[in-house]
Amino acid sequence: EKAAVIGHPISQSLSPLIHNHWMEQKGIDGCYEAHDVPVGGLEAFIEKAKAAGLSGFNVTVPHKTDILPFMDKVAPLARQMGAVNTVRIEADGTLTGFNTDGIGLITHLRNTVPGWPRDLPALILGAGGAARAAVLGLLNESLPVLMITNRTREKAEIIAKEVGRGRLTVVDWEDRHGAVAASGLVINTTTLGMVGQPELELDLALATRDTVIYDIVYKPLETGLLKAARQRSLRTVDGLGMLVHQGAAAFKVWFGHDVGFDEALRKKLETMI
Ligand code: SKM
Repeated sequence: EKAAVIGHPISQSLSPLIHNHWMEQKGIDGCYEAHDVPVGGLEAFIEKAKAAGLSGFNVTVPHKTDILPFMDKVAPLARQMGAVNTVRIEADGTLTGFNTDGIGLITHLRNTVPGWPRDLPALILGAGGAARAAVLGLLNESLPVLMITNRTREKAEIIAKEVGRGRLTVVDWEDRHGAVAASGLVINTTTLGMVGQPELELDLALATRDTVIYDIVYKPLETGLLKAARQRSLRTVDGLGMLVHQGAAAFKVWFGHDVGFDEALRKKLETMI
């Protein structure tokens, strides 16, 4: 059995470690490799993948949208996202595109904070692909109201219009601190706080005691935002689990096995971050 991840760059990807861990665990004889595929290289890669008998592959930056026209079928969630992160290759060469990022985000949230306050709105920071995944994931969880805020307001408005189902309110970036006060869940989907990037500035002083602070950044594992939340005794969720659980959903698509985020995997990953 074979699978892969494609992106550009790709050397930073933790997916090979994650999937090879599960293959070993499930006694699957095979391997999962990272391939650096530059822009314009998708068609050639797909031909190679079919010829090599891959069960499928993950897709990361910058190909998640560009891969869409190559799909024979696209699952509804990936269609709504406008992005594919998991491709299944059937025996006859048919390609189906899925998106497991939203499922990954929600699964990790559920596992980490089972009792998160669902009656309060969730506040999403950012308006890229991960913000879309968060919005769709949370709407599928029947959350009553969502708010989104982004440095460029127009990008947030596009998300509200395209996938918000009338339940997503756009908040000005300058008003984000006040929005925290009304939220039961705050998710950072921007790259702010990541190694080499500026910190995300978010005042948590008005957060309610039960508010959950979720940062999808996993490098570092404890971002400035999560540290500030921990100091205020708020519950926190780091970004590593989202990566693992989107991978688990992909693994299920290709190989039919249920896998999870076990301690051994966390230890292996932590040494790589
Ligand atoms: O959606 C995932 C993708 O499946 C794999 C990945 C990675 O290997 O870094 C990151 C995310 O884009």
